[in-house]
Amino acid sequence: YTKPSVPCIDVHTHMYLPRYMDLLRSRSSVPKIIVNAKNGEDRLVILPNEDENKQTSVGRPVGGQYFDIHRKLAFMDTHNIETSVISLANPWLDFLGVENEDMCIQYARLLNEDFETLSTKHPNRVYGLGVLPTQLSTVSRTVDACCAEIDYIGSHLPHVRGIILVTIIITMIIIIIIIIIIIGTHGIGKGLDDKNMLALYQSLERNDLLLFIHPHYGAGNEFYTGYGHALYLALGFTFETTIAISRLILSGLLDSCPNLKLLLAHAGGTLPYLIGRLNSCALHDHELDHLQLQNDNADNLLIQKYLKRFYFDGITYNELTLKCLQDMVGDRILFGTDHPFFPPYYLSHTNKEIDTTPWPSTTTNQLAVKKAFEGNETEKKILRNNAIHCLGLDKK
Ligand code: 5CU
Repeated sequence: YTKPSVPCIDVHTHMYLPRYMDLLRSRSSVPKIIVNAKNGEDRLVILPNEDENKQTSVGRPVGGQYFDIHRKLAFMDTHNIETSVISLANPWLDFLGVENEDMCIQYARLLNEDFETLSTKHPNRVYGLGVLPTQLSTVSRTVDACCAEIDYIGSHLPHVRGIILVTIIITMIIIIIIIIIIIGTHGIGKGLDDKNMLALYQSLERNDLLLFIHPHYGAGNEFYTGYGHALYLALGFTFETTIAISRLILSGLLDSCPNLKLLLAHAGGTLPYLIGRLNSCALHDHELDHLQLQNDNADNLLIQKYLKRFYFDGITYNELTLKCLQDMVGDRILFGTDHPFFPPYYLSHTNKEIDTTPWPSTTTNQLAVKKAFEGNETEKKILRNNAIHCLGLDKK
């Protein structure tokens, strides 16, 4: 393994913060952490109906890589990752809002503050992604609570302004710590194309916060049994993103928030590959006349108007796929690892040691960038510069 020549910025990397681990450990229903009676190993059971199927009900190992910041930093050092923009891993707070909305609102605030604390302790190495109190009992409560949390994240400065100089310096770090919000494809419960989402989008626009769309629920799950977790994650996750974003595009909602910045997980799922067909099917459907696709440029309108508005992580594990994406969207690809999904197969997942072994799940993506773009500017842009530009890291 040869480290990339430029220090990378990783925009797709997760943690289950210790507070969230405690929450999962305290639960008896999905999402939860169970203990393997044979070896005392913790296992993560979080996916919908994961506990109902024999192969998946054992969950997946969840060791220190998932919650220990020192292991994250060691992983970063191993792979020449200078900065990680860390998000809470799925299913965020989607389940909690349904069960206990006050607790959900409280957890969103606490987790966001945990990320700030983490980031101030590791300046320039760690940034946080905010999490929202999604899916409360009513749409209006959810919208209000989410917008309030977005505003809180976006406006730390007034709360701490006027404190002595050294604190002001720290404050400046605090302001830029949460620069993205992560959200599942269900949004506040009814998908990203729910018109009630518009208030959130506009609030994100106002606060100049980027929204990272990440799957959790899967699509087509009924077809995946018998193959462990592989098809749920390889296909279910990516199809879910594809569906959610296709619906968002066809809803026309994006036209009402022209400055909203969206980052799509796993290279947009299968959307870049299918957008031409989506364009054609939409063009020939009278129900979608409001999209006004019928003009001279109709062949590529959805690509020009929408696909090129999104940012994509470069998590394709394949240089040809990456090249194809670059051809379609240009300099809108940002490096991601998806750490700690998935640790090397041969590593004990729960060992407490700091490991310095390169992870194939990460080196494969770094190698894909190298093979596709070695020696040209695009390599540096994907590994680093696109993230600086997109997140405004140079300005803040
Ligand atoms: O590969 C992935 O992105 C993931 C993820 O984020 N969460 C998860 O539960 N499994 C795989």
